[in-house]
Amino acid sequence: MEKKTFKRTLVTTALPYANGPVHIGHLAGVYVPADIYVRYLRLKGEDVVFIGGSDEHGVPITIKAMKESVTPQDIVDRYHTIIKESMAGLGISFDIYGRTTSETHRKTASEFFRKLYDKGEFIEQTSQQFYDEQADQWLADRYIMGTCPHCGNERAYGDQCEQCGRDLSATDLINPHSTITGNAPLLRETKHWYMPLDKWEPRLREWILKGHKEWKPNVYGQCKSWLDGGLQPRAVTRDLNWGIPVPVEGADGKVLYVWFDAPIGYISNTIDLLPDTWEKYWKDPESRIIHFIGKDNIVFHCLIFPAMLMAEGSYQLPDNVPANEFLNLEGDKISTSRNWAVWLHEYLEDFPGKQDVLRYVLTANAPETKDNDFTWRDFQARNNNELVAILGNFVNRAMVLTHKYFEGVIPAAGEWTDYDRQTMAEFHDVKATLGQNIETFHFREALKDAMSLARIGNKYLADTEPWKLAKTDMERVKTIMNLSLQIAANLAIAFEPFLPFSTEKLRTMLGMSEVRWDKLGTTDILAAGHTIQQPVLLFEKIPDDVIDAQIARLERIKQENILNNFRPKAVAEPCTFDDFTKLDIRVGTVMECEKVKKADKLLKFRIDDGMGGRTIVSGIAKWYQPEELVGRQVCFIANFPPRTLKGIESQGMILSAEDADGRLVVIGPTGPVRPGVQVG
Ligand code: B3M
Ligand code: ZN
Repeated sequence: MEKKTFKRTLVTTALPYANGPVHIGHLAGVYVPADIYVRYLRLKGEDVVFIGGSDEHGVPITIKAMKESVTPQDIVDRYHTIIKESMAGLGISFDIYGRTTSETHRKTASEFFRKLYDKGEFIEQTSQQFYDEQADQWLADRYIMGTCPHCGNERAYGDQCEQCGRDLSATDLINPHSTITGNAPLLRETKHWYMPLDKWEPRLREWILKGHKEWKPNVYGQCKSWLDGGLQPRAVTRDLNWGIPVPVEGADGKVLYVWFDAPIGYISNTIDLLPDTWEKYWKDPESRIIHFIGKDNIVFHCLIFPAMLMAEGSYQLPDNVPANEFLNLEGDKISTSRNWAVWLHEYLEDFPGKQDVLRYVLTANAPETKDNDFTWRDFQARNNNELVAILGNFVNRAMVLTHKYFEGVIPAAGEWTDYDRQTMAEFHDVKATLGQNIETFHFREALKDAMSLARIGNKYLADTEPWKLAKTDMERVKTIMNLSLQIAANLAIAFEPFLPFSTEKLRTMLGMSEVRWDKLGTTDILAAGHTIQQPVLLFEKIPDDVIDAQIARLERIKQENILNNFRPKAVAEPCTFDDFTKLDIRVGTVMECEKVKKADKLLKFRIDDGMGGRTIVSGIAKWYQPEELVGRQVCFIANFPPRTLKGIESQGMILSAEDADGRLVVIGPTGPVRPGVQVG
């Protein structure tokens, strides 16, 4: 198939819900790759607009507001600001970062709905929905909790059980109750408008399955499986008091479904950015639209929104939807509710000036074809072994040597050797694959290409050894340093989409006035005779203690989550008093306590039991230092038959409680008693 050419490109990124800050998962999946792509197109001089914004409607926002006793508007104002500022802080170079509570958006989404309504594109259906009479409010699925019919979790939501991960509908729950009042909800009849997706199925099939075989396999595959499963009508309105009112008579108390209005946010934000020319980006066949999203948004961007656009009739469909898989954190799924995330605004505070390190690591580990993992050790290693040792090191050496031999003045190159020519030829080949990889959304590979340019630079200096030649052949050194600095200038171009902060520093140091993609691979970027600045380090090593602190923070969160989620075990089968009295539980005083050699779990106790003393071995060494137990009184079972552990005869068992996180706490009387007394 002939490659289509386009006059202009509209790039959008999923609008994050303004009910929390953004984390590294959002960044790796959506914002960093989109930003790389856009920066690359800009370097090529293409006409591109980059649209972002917050998604400020939907039930999770109203729930958060209810929990905090504030209004939904308060919530979205707070998080919109945090998100917008932190994205800018990381250099995500949106042309606009808008919001779906804007007046332009309300008007655009409203008119869009009304146009479809007037064209007869919706079907009206009534269905049974839960209603809370006391609160006088319809209950979205998230407002209902009950017992999961699959796993018995008593705190499952009406749309999903977080324990077994199954999708639910509220009517599946056993003993459903409203999270607002706690009452059992009533089922009531309500009317809604539906998009008949089944009607658009043949066109969607044709458009994606025949027309877009070049889409990423994960995206194409998910679309195919939805289409093969058959599309059903989908409600595009909700009974809710937060959102854009349904612009139709008789729709009081109803709003547009958040997934109906949110993608229209891409359009309204373009209108706010370009009030006079926005239409050509959306409607001219010579424009292309690209949506960067995460995999959970594929159905909305590839099937539902396109069906809406088809029904409206005047818009282009997206040219590509390069959705990514998910990024995990230290082996576990990122979760906002469990605070299992690295939050962008916190990163920017903890690592000032290190925006590019995060951009680099997230791109190197981008979950392009499968879920991937972020670990702090990998973050450190990539910084220290790649950014510092390869890229930073080359640039620094080239600049330091130029200062040493030529007082910072770029020397003119003499005649090139075969080796010089070979080096630049390698450079040239990489340029082609680097561009190709970005254009086809293979950002990890593209970053590797850019890094291999830095490796070529390092190898060139190592092989030509200008520090040795300086004694004998200064003419040759001039050529080597000229070429090395040209390579550094090339790196300032090649890395600009990935590492915009560092390349800006580099450009300033080298005195580059402009940066253009077509200059990549050339050797006349820097003019001889021009003086470069003193080098400053582009990257610095990140020491262990900084990384240890981040890991310790995650450990703390893990512990808190375990403790917060603790539910007592079900009470055991009934037993009688006689059963109980079979156990002879006594109080004893710890006289001696020491670690058992070659057994890191065990402590050996000498207990005063009032009957001449006994030895007990207990597996609590992880939780206590032996000396802190000496003198304490503990409860122990006195009538277990002795058993031998690591060669020591243990005459009983010390009682302890196991906390939710597995920590053992020894049990004893709360006041002093005589050793040997019975517990009962
Ligand atoms: N807010 C969902 C999400 O953050 C949603 C994206 C809207 S894109 C139009 O996963
Ligand atoms: Zn369940």
